[in-house]
Order: sequence, then C-alpha cells, then structure tokens
Amino acid sequence: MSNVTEKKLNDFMAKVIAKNPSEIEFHQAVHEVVGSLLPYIEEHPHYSEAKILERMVEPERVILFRVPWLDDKGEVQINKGYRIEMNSAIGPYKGGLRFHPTVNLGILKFLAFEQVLKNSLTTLPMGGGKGGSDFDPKGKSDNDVMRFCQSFMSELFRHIGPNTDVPAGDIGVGGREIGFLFGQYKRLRNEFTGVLTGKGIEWGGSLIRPEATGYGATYFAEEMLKTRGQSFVGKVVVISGSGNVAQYATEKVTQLGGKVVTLSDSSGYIYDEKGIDAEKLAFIMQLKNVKRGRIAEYAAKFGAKFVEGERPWGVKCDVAMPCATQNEINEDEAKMLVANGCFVVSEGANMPSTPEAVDFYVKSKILYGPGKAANAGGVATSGLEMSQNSLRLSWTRAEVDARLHQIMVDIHQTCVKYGTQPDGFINYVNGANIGGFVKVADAMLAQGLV
Ligand code: NDP
Ligand code: 2IT
Repeated sequence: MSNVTEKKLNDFMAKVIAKNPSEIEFHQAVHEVVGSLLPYIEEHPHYSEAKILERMVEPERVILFRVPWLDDKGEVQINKGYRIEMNSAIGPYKGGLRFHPTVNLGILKFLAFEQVLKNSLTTLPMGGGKGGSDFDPKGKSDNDVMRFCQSFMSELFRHIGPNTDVPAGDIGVGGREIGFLFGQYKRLRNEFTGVLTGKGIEWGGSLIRPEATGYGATYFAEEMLKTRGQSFVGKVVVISGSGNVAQYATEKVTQLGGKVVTLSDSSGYIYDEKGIDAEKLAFIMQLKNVKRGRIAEYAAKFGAKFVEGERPWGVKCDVAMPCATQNEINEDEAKMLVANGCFVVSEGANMPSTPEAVDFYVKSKILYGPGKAANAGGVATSGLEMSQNSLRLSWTRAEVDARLHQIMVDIHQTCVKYGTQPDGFINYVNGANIGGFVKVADAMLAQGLV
C-alpha cells in the first residue's frame, strides 16, 4: 500500500472510530475491508465520489430493545435484544442471531458488515444483517430458552418478514431456538412464512442447511488445495469449536480423506491422534446438541488428551479450520501454525484471526480463506431455503448439496479473479473483499442516494 493510500485509510478509520466509539471489533472488520478496497477504489473513483464506503459503514437501521422474561424460578430476567439492518441494496436483510453473554453492539455491527460482503459473494439476492442478545443459553432449561425466545420475538416480529429481513442461527442459536422463535412469529402474525432460515425439515427447513457452513468451509479449503495440486487425502486437520460449524467441518473433512485431530469449546481442547471418525463424531453430536455437555467428556470416553483452558493451534497440522469465534488465533498462534507446517487456513468462524495473524498468513503466502468467503456456504444454503419456501417445494439432499458445492467453487473463483497478484499468489483477503464489494456498490449507485 502506498503512503497516500495508507493516509487515506488512517483518515477514514479516524472518522469511523470517532463516530462509533468503543466498537473495537467493528473497527477491526472495517479496517481490513477498507484496506483491501482503497487501492481498487483509487482505480474506480466513481465509488469514492458517491461516498459508497462512508455509506456502507453506516447501518441502514439499528434496532435495540428490552427482552424481559421469567425464569424457571419465577424470577424476572432482563436481556438486551438487537437487530442490525446493515444493507439492503441487493436483497432483504439476511444474517444470523447470536445468543452469547459477550454480545454487544460492536460485535453485531462487525458481523453485519461482514455479512453484507459475504452474502454478495454467494451470488444470491440477499442484503446483510445480524442480531442477537446477551442471553446465555448455557445451563438454561428448554423452558427458560423458550420463554426467552418468545419474549425476544415479541418485539423482533414487527421489524422482520420474508421480504424484509430474514434471521437465522449463529452462536447459541440452533434448531431448538429457531423453532421457538418461528412458533412465536407465526402466532403473532398468523402467517406461516419463510421469515427465518434453519427451520426444521418438517416445517419449511432445507436439507443440508445444518451441514452447510462446515461443509462449505471444507469445500472452500478443497478448492484452495487444488490450486497447489493437492487434496484432503492424508492431511492432518486441526479444528476449533465443537458446535454446528465444527461438527460438520469434521464430517466433511473425514469424508474427503483428511484426519481431524482436535475440537474444542470454551473450556479447552481435545487432541485425538487417531482422528475423530464418524462414530466419535456421533458421540460429540449427542454430547453437544442433546446433552449440552462439555468437550472434556470426549477425552474421558475415548482416551484422548484434554488440554484445559487452551486453544489447539500448537498442534502440528497441514490444515487449520477455526470454527468457534472471533479473534481466536493471534499472531503468535499463527506463527506456531505455520512453523509446524500448516499451509491452509479455512475460516468456518467469522473473523477468527486477529489482523496481525492475517498479515502473517499473507506474508507467509499460505492458502488463507477468510471467513466471509470460506464460511459463506451457511448463508448461501439459507438463500436456497428461502427459494424453496417461495416455490413451496423442497429439493433433495443431493440437489442442495450440489448447489452448495457449486456456490463454494464459484466464490473461490471470484477470489481468484479479484485477488490474484502479479506474482501469481492468490490474496483471498483482497479477492473476497473486492469480489463482495462490487455488486453491492453498483446496486447502491443504481438506486440513488438512499
Ligand atoms: P455454536 O453455538 O453451535 O458453537 C460455538 C462453538 O464455539 C462452541 O463449541 C463454543 O464453546 C465455542 N465458542 C463460542 N464462543 C467462544 C469463546 N468466546 N471462546 C471459546 N470458544 C467459544 O455456533 P456455530 O458453530 O454456529 O458458530 C461458530 C462460528 O461460526 C461463529 O463465529 C459463527 O459466527 C460462525 N458462523 C456460523 C454459521 C452458521 O450457520 N451457524 C455460518 C457462518 C459462520 P462453548 O459451548 O463452550 O461456548
Ligand atoms: O455468519 C453467518 O453467515 C451465519 N450465521 C448464517 C446466516 C444465515 O442467514 O444463514
């Protein structure tokens, strides 16, 4: 980046920080994206004349609300509710809901901002949004979760709709929560409609949506491997998290011939040298999705190692797939991965690598697939769920999987188109940011000053 461009970036960020104080993760996401886009925009000045970037960092609408509910003991509980409607230039707002005690405005704005570009990359007509609550589902009974979801939807319902804003799951929001949210929406509106995605298969959900993010991140890694004439066969893979994304990444990596040796949760990670095969994965799915227990139980059951309070990035591997949360790989951990021979990082989570870790991957010229490209398979399949709801049809497993696979191949191709450097290195960060930006920016230009 030239000195002039760097100054422009610093000036732009100074304004974003002044206008959005203390939203650290939002600043981080904007800094990365704008850093990629400025050199491109200098060659296409009509975007800066129309202040497209300044418009894109300001949400179209932010909804903040109170969520009061009664817990099992009859005690009154109050949580915060949020929905960020970030950008609707290319379709209705679309993006997940996160229920986690760390949720705040800055985290949801970073997620909504990333979602705009991610959704554009999928090629489907979806704008970007994100929402959630500081509610912690961990340790809560099903009834507590239901009453919370009903109260949350009792306000959210007036802001969303199948052609307006279509939420889905994210951390802490899976099939159970989507069910409770959908039931309450239907009751309030007296309408059975595709207002949420990730629905159960019996009531409007799509086959492959539960699998889609993990499968997609694996397909994306496979495409990256192909650029070096390689495949997953025989590769050792380190995965973090043990929720929705991590589980199905483990399944697909294993099907493609790789060996997954770690999974984690917020208590620590397990290391299983022999690999987490289909039978062991079935145990994890039962443990995490039904019993809602801790990953340490895996170690006790299968005689694997449990490392308390640590992340798995020191384990030697070929491929790393962070699938837990933001900023879970720092610069030292990135260095450790590369020093141990890791040459592929495919992000199932959103922004799991710190800016310093990202700089290190790019400098090391490894195959680095940033979240907005690598994990776009989840929202892409949500888009396919919306299409099926509109058609009042359901496609087969094979058909949805084939579409998901093709979308991941196409996203990879978009990154290659916009991210290939003169020396042949594919900078997927630039590729994803520019590839996602162009369609949204052109749509915003066409629609006038809105
Ligand atoms: P889940 O709630 O199913 O699982 C989250 C996993 O990550 C759990 O193992 C959890 O451990 C761990 N985790 C969460 N927060 C932390 C933390 N602060 N520190 C350490 N571990 C943590 O969520 P998903 O699998 O759906 O989401 C994982 C990531 O993937 C997120 O970044 C999400 O934004 C992203 N993503 C999800 C998509 C989807 O379709 N679901 C689509 C695209 C991206 P514990 O149970 O101990 O909290
Ligand atoms: O980050 C994400 O892309 C998601 N949590 C999925 C969003 C969706 O609407 O399916």
